[in-house]
Amino acid sequence: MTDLATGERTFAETIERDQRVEPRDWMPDGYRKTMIRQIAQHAHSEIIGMQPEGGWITRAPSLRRKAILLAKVQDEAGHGLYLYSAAETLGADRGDLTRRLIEGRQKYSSIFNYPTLSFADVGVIGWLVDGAAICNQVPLCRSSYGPYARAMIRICKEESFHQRQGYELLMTMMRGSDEQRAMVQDAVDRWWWPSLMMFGPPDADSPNSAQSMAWRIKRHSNDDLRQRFVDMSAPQAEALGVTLPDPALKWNAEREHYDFGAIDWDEFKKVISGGGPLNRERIAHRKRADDEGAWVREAAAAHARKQREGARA
Ligand code: FAQ
Repeated sequence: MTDLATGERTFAETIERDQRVEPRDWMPDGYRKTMIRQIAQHAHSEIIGMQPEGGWITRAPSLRRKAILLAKVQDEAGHGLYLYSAAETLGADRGDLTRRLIEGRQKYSSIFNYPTLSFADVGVIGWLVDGAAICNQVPLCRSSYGPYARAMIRICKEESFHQRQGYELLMTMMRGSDEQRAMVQDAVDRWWWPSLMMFGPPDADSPNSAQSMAWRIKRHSNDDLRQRFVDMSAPQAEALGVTLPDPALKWNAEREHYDFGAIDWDEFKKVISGGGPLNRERIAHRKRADDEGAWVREAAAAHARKQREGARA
């Protein structure tokens, strides 16, 4: 048993030396709680995040697009599973986390509460939503909690493929008909601002950032990552031939960053408190899948019990 003072000292040194905290190490209760909160929210986002694109699998315009989309949505399921496993190393119970999500006691990313109205949305999700996810998650590969940081390395590799497939789909559509180009522009108009909201509230209104940065869970502030994403996306939009729906978006040579317009934080607050366009549908769908999968979990548990009994006999 590690006594409290030794545990606290070792934990502080581990963070200070930029080493990883591992599941059996002593850690402050607040650190454990924060990690479970962030990892669970991230896992829920991956699982709920299968829905907006999943609805297009049966309607993909070609066998190639269908195979790509199927692989992407399956990757998202895999990401959810690595992340729930990482949360379990902290003592969380997967079933309990799912219940908290369904009961609205744990959040998932605001972005997945918007509808996907055309196949161009699949491309824009890949380009902007996965692009924002990469921007946010690459620094998390150096997060102080070992199992989370290691899960993020694999997840980020797969997200890079997701982003490229989205951009390639959009490039193809932009080389197509006027109607296809209009579909892409319409999707960009609808997804741009919600993508900027993925980085969380502005730094001045982010209650968790200071402590998470001190514990080296987060490496950069919400606003810094958002700026990085805007700087990355503006030239990509130009190369693609689409206009980002922000008249204030402009290169600032002095700051060496793009300036951009004000984000509608009221909309963000509404979406994260359950009032977004599709919050109810997303959770209802998740609950249905959980209910319908109950017999599989029960059968798997009964089988495992039998195996254990057989091994003991
Ligand atoms: N949506 O104090 P902060 C993906 C909450 S990518 C909903 O700044 P923090 C891949 C926050 O939880 C999307 N809630 O919080 C994919 C907190 O609430 P609480 C998932 C949000 O934790 C692509 C409160 O607001 N990625 O799934 C959002 O320091 C395509 C105050 O905020 C991750 O989760 C939001 N956008 O920073 C899948 C990345 N923003 O719990 C399918 C890991 C904030 O106190 C298709 N997470 N909140 O009640 C993080 O990096 C951080 O948790 C932040 C928030 C940056 C999201």
